[in-house]
Amino acid sequence: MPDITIALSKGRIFEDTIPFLEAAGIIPQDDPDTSRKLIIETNRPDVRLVMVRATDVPTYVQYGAADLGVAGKDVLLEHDGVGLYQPLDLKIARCHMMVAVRDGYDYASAVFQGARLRVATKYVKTARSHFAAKGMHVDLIKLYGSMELAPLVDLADAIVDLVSTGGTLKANRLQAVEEIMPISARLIVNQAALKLKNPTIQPLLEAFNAAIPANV
Ligand code: PRT
Ligand code: MG
Repeated sequence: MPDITIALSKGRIFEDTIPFLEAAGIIPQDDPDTSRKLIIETNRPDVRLVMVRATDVPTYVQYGAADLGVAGKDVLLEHDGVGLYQPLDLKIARCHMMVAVRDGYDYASAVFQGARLRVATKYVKTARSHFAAKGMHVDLIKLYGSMELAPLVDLADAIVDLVSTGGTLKANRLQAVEEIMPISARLIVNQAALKLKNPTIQPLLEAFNAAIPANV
C-alpha cells in the first residue's frame, strides 16, 4: 500500500498540478478525465492520487485519508481548516472572487443608500465576512452552482462568484462591481502526516516549492 496519498480534483486543478508532480518525480498512470478510476497509481510505488470533488479535498486531508492535497483558496476559506497546514501557494488555477450584478444595476447607489441586498453565492463564509467588513447588511442565499442565473431571474440583487476570463459574466449580461480577493490554489498537508511521514513529505514540499512559477 502506497505511503503517500495526494487528493486532487479533476479538471484545472489536476492539469495545473501535473508540473509540480513531475518536479517531484511523480507521473500519474491514468488520466482522470478519461478514466473512471478514483484511485490513480503513479510511477512511484509509494505515491498514489485520489480524485475527489474540489470542495472535498480539504476534508480528505483533514481526516488523514489523504496526506496532501491541492485546493483553491475559495474552497479553503469555506472549510474550517482544522488539522491542515497550507505551506505553499502554488499560484495555479488563478482567478478573482468578485461581486457581480446585472448590467445596468446601480450597485454603488444601492450600497450608498444602505439598501439590504440579497446576495446569492456558493461562498457564504467569504461573502459574509466581506459585506460585514464593509458594514453592509445582506441576506445571503446559498447556491451550489450557476450563480450567474440568480440576478437574471430576480433571485438576488448580486452574486459572489469566481471570475477568470470574464466570459461567463459577459455571456449573461452581468458585470463585476467589486473584487473581494485574488484566488489561487494551495498545497495542503495533514498535520499529523507532516510529522510522521516527514522523510517522504519534506522532499515533496521542496520539489513543489521549486516548481512554483516565478513573477506571476
Ligand atoms: O465544477 P465542480 O462543481 O465539480 O467543482 P468546482 O467548480 O469547485 O471545481 P473546478 O474544477 O471547476 O474548480 C476548482 C478550483 O479552480 C476552484 O476552487 C477555484 O479555486 C479555481 N478556479 C479558477 C475556478 C475558476 N478559475 C473559474 N473560473 N473555479 C471556477 N471557475 C468558474 C466560476 O465559478 C464561473 O462559473 O468559471 C466561471 C467563470 O469563468 P470565466 O472564465 O467565464 O470568467
Ligand atoms: Mg466548476
